[in-house]
Amino acid sequence: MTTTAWSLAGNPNSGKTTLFNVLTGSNQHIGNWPGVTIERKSGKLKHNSQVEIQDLPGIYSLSPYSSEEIITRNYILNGQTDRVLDVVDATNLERNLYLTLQLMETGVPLIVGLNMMDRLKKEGNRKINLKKLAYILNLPVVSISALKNQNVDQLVKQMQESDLQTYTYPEYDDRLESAIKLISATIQGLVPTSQLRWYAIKLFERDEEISADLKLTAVQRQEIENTINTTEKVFDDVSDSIVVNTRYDYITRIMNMCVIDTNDFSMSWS
Ligand code: GDP
Ligand code: K
Ligand code: MG
Repeated sequence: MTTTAWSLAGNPNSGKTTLFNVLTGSNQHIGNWPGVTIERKSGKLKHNSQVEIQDLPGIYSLSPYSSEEIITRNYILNGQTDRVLDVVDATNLERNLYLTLQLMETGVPLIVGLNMMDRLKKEGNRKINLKKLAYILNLPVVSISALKNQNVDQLVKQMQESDLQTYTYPEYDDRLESAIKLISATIQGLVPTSQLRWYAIKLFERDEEISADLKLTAVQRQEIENTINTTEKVFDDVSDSIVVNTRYDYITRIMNMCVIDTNDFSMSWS
């Protein structure tokens, strides 16, 4: 049997390390990430040493501004992990989904572990429709409490069952989608197919590091710049802000469809 490399990614304090400890028990190795004093924990799944697990640094975004973001981004894009378990804090769903969308954009196979369900229930003011959330994201979503070790066995089952099938990406605004399509056509063959969308979006955001990495020709750069310019005129906005706003629009739609604020009901009754 071959080993499968999983990583835990998510916002700071979403419960990654707590979950990591539950998943691995004492099968842990603790060190540092190369060149930085950020703790690195890796281990093997309890009762199944074929599954390796890496606890990644907590981040809000995959933009390369902090060491944590760079480590996580490179780790995923360099193919050092087969799959990612996105640890999402259910009590901060809206904020956490921003990273989820970016993880999806990288094309890495993904499962969502919706954590802190005990706290969500205790707070009692919000309900998340898990089926709808999984349907809209087109991803497996398993609700858990890492702290109380609730439903983690179900998550482990899902991790071992899930195959490496690719999923559909979140579809953004048509006008942005056309730009992504055009840029993808320009860079086709230069990057792994599963990462084409990620690179196209980064180039649309004018990510300098990425365009240097890809060693684009002057003609390719010009083609891409033309696409960006046209799209910026259409949106009357700058490209990186177009992407951020589009992701937030998408999250707003998800929240509207999947989350009920029960406070709204009690307020309207009182
Ligand atoms: P990380 O930054 O993502 O590694 O998060 P940690 O695992 O360090 O957890 C952050 C805090 O959340 C700690 O105080 C944990 O005890 C707590 N925590 C983690 N998972 C849960 C959970 O499922 N429910 C509750 N109520 N607290 C949790
Ligand atoms: K922490
Ligand atoms: Mg941690």
